[in-house]
Amino acid sequence: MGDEETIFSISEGHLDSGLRGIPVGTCKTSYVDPIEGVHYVGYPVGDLANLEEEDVIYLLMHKRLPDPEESAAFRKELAHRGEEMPTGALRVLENLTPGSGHPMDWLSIGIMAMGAAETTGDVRVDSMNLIARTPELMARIFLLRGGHPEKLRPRNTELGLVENFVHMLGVDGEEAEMMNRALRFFFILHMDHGGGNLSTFSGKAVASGKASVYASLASAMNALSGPLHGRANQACLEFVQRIGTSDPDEIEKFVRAELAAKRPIYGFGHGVLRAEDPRARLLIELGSEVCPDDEYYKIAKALREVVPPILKEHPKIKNPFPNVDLASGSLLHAIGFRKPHYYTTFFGWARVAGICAQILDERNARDGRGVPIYRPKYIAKEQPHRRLE
Ligand code: AMX
Repeated sequence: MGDEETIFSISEGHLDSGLRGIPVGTCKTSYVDPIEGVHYVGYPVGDLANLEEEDVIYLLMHKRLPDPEESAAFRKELAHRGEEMPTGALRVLENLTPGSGHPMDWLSIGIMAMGAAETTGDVRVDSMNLIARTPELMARIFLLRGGHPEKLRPRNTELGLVENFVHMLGVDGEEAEMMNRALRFFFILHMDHGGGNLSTFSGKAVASGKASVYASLASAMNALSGPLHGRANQACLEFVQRIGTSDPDEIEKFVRAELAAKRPIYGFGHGVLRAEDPRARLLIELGSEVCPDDEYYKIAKALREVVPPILKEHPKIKNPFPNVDLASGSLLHAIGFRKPHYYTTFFGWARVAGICAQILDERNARDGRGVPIYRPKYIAKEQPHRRLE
């Protein structure tokens, strides 16, 4: 691609379309194929879903999978960095009222509080610290917000990111095994999703002004918190709970009523994908392994069959097929996380790695000068030139 080659033409119809499909940059960590879904550095994400989560983070940061020594060294570095949580940041969380706000507010506040306590200004160091410490931040948010801080077990960072989180929550035995398996899978599937999704884009935009990794990631989490983006996994389980039956006729009635009321059908549609998100299929397959008889999982599976033909009746909906959120909430519920409003924090936790990796790439661009500060153009509208008399 030469510097002068036209790769996209802008017409008036592109304005006020949420930058939909307009190329604005390059991304080295992942891309979303409209049919095949997300690929991390070239690998379809399904190929990576059963690896160790740290190896996939290494891939996003280094653009290749680690050899065994590199893998061990990377895990060791994360374990070491996870051994310290700034006490100032913990005090901020401890002073929030249990049950207040949304868990995503707590995640964003927690990231900012960690940044206030320990930003170094080195993007790699700050990224690695944040990735290493988010499992404990998550566990603390769950227990502090839930009013049970005494239940927190001392960290054991040797366990790895996901297992350490489950351990800190105080879960053991078979339940812990199932949580580790499903959460690791979920975690890997959600780490990255190209450069243009709202949370990643927002995080990178803030980072382009040379804001800290912490400020950038807190911004990304705020972007993720909307129901059309990350909070769709919460909305989708609440939707499944409202439906309350896997009877196809009842589901059809419910979905048609939602559409008539101009409400979104959660778990369906996508800004880029034009087929079922392979991650939806992978999560449905995981469900058939870990919770085949779970009532909500059965409803999600029934939605997968019933909804697409209904959405196809609405030509404006470009993708009538399931997205990643269709089954993720049902799975999280089945493995023991009963409160849907916490689900987006899992999504956010996973995204920390992908967004940090993309920010690192953008900071290293142009021989280390970084990408220029983001500055798209908005064309003035309904603003005739005026003067005060
Ligand atoms: N239910 C109802 N209407 C939908 C729809 C759905 N599942 N998907 C698309 N539409 C509507 C849009 O709201 C839009 O209507 P408008 O012209 O009146 O504004 C029209 O169809 C065209 O939309 P589109 O180009 O097909 O999709 P988009 O890029 O504008 O929106 C998305 C994508 C995901 C926000 C949308 O499909 C949606 O709202 N889905 C339901 C919420 C959801 O599951 N979000 C999770 C997405 C994945 C993620 O980020 N976690």
